[in-house]
Amino acid sequence: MTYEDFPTDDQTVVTAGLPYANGDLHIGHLRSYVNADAFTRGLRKLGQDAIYVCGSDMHGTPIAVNAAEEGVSPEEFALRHHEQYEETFPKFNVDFDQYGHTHDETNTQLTKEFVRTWEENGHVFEKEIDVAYDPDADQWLPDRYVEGTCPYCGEHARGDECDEGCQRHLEPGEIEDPVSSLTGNPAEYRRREHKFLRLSDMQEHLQGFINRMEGTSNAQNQPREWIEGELQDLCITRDLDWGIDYPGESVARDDSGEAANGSDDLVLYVWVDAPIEYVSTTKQYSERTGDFDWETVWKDGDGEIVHVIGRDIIQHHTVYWPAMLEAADYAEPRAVCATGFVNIDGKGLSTSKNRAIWAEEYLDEGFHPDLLRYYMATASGFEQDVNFSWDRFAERVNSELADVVGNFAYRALLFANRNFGGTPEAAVSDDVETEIAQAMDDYEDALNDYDLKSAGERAVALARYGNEYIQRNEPWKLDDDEAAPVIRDCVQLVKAVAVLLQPFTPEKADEVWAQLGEDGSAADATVGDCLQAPPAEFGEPEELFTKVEDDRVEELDEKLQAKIEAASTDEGDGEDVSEASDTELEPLADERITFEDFQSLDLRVGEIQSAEGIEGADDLARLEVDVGHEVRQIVAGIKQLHDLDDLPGKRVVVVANLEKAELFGVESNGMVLAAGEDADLLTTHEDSEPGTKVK
Ligand code: B3M
Ligand code: ZN
Repeated sequence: MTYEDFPTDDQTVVTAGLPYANGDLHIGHLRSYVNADAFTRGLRKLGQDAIYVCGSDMHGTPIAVNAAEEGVSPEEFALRHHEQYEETFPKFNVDFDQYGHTHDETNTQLTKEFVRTWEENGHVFEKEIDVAYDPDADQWLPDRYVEGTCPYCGEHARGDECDEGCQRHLEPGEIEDPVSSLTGNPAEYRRREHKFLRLSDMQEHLQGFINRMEGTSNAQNQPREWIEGELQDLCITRDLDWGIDYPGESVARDDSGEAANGSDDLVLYVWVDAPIEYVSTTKQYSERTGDFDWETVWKDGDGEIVHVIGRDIIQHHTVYWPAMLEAADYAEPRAVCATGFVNIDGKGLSTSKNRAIWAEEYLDEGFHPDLLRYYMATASGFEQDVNFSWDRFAERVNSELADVVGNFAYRALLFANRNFGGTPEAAVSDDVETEIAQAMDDYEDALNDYDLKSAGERAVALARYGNEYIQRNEPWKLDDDEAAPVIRDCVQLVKAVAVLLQPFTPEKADEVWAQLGEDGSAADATVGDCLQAPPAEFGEPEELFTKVEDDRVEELDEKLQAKIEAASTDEGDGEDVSEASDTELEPLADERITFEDFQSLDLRVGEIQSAEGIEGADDLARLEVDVGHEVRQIVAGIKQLHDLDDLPGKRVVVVANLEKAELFGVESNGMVLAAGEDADLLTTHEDSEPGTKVK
């Protein structure tokens, strides 16, 4: 099945993954929320009836743990963050049509309704499983209360996800060598009855769904191995006080028949009520405004549902969530768009290391929110990682927004105002009309491909065309009669740029709108307005963008470095604390090898010639390395840890006689040596040539 292109006659709900009400927002968060916001605005530009909904994710063990540390109730803790988010998002023009939270009455009731329907439809069963238990604290250890080893990849894992390793969701009882994060003591596994959603009931549906689903290719491909293999049932209950109570009778007692913690209540797993919030906020929006039919979209399937998420929660949105919807007789999403991560100066954003740009911090620097929006939505495609650096930020603001968009709008409107008092009386030329019409088509195609970057770039390309056009025609050398058609063209181009750029830079687009003498907001214009004449009269324009100067970049870089260093000093040793030094050093190997064993390794000096990320693989990069005799293709797990653009020319040490392997469909012919969790690349001290043997 293929979907009808946007705009359709139906209503559309765009959602963004819910932020946990658990900390401050940073530009890593903003990326998803800005992209989803810009995408919704883009759909509206095409004439699609679309709303954008989201809410705070209030439940789950990290919030319970952090609240306990602060000595406040989880509800108080989560509400405080929720309110803070409600204030911060609008400052970035992230304009939710409805923003709720998962603990509110609508979501509580709707979640219970979902579960009851699953039960009625026969998709829920009870099973006795191993659940981690802390005998000292006399407490069950759901999710984040337990740490240990991931059974799938062997990495350290916390609770219900392998966030340092393979990113898989982990079911209760799966973590190996469990340790209580309450006391640090080894945890026991005890038998306990829990409720499960039988995912295998929905397997056939999921297999069809994944072929119908639109969005980014990572979301379309990553879930296939799960959906095609044996589906593990989803444990939907937890031994916890904080959450939405399991509806109806309570079921679980421990072996002795005694309820743990003096309570036999089970709450629903956070990943049950969290996505249901997408439906709840739509419902709230419908009830508040009366102009949206949430049931038509969510239940009857006459509507479009688009989820924008981070790529670490693809499994939840392409396996669990569509199964939950199907089990409750709800409709399925049309698209899932999974965004890549945000790196800072080429390295992974890390809140613990303070290698992050916080939302409020960005605004405190006095930068306009639209600049960051533009950067975040067009720096890369949805699914690629975005690298943020102040340097690149300044470069893009200066060379794209200021030099191209701002400069063109200012020149054109100033000329129009001074010589004609507004839009000159003349017809738009065929060339310019064709160019604008082409931009409108390209824009529509890009949005239908979920390709925000190309849509944004198309708007800037139109401004670039305008700049060249004014330069080529030199209206300042013409008399007014000759200049009028040229300026008429330019004014039309300015208006078209404002319309197309509005989803990315909504406030700036409104400034242009006002400068053009247009009524209302550029938000209400659709692509069709790109070719409608602007008012005959308008005033003198003002410059839209201020350039970011080099010394400002230097100052911002220094601040960033200083706070990263301060965070590492807080860790106690005054050095740049790597992930590796957060954990203990691995013990030295006991077993000795012979000199012959060592000699069997063919270690060579190599020179990296090129480095690029492998699409769909979170950590892997494809390197071409000159090893003297030949150039080898080598796959290395360094994508998150290095700025790949910096690598060409670097000398490294290569294991040249390692057997070949295939990773993500790419052949790896050798291995590059690197130290520790940060993949610190081994290099040579002097200038040994590529191919030189290391011995
Ligand atoms: N609250 C945040 C995350 O895992 C989580 C998203 C829920 S979306 C329904 O990225
Ligand atoms: Zn793992």
